[in-house]
Amino acid sequence: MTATKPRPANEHHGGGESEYFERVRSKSMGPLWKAMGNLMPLTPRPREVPYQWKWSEIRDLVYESAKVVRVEDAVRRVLMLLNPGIPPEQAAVTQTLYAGIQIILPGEVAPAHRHTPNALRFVMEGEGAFTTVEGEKTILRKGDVVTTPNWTWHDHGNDAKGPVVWLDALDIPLVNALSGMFYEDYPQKTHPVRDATNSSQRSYGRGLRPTGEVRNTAYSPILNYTFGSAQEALETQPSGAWSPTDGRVVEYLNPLTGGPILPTMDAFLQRVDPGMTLRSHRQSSSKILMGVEGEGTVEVENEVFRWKPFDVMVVPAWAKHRLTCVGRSPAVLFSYTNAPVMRALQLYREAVL
Ligand code: 1HN
Repeated sequence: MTATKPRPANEHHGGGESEYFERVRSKSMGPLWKAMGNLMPLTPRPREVPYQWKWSEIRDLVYESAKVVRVEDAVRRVLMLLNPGIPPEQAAVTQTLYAGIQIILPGEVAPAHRHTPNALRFVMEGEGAFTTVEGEKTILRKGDVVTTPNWTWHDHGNDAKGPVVWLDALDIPLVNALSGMFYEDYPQKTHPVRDATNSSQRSYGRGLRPTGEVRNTAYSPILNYTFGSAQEALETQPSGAWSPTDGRVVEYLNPLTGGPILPTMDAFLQRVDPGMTLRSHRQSSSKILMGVEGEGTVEVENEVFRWKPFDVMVVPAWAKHRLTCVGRSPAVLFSYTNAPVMRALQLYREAVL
């Protein structure tokens, strides 16, 4: 008797391995054993790459956009910051986050609409534009952080003498990945102002709250976090509160929960003082940093980005990064991340190196 010869693993019904994979693929199936390593790397492999946009380059192109398109046609006149590691049609600065630079000229109105992505903006240049969100108006000044949360009506205008420019931060790629995108135009150019200017800052922003008003929104009730209040909180912070990886930091908080300003994004103002040496770390959240005052560096993996005010830097998920201050003045940065989503899904991790 001759023993039965085992059939070679790559011979299925005589067709060979690649012929088998072709038949599998033609039926919309795939072999997991070929995909495992890519599906489950040991640590995150985000598509976004470390990157920097220089304000000196952004600024000219953003001002030029005001000659290229009218705001009525543009709806929002914005140059998006597109991460070179991600296809441009995804409008992504990281896999989950969006960043853009918006300009509004005197006399212009950016028409009212609402959408499911959450937004916050950081005012970079100019003074005296206004934003109305769900009937509350606020005047925008340099350094203010203003929210336009999920499904809130919002329009912008500019009664001032010069252009006003700001950074828009949204969770558009995340919302698209979840197929949660809804959008609606308001029937008029603007929606009606209902509340006193900056009323939410006065009602909720001073350690008090109106007890008769029941809020069950996942986002902060405060519309405008002024630069002055954030700066003051940074400056008066006791040295014992400094973070070994981030220096002095304040978070823009939802005062009703003590949690992040928006359910999908948190935001911070931070300060690295001259001579302060910070440690490198990795976070599973992805982060966008914008220089505000002073000068410094953001070291990301093997790259060193030297920044000046309003340069924008990307720290990809799980990338090793470290901040330094350059020069004699403190280095102040604004940042936002997707950490609230990562925490909610038990995906947030940090390693201090
Ligand atoms: C939007 O509504 C604004 O309200 C900014 O200023 C950027 C990007 C995509 C979709 C809507 C704004 C936006 C946006």
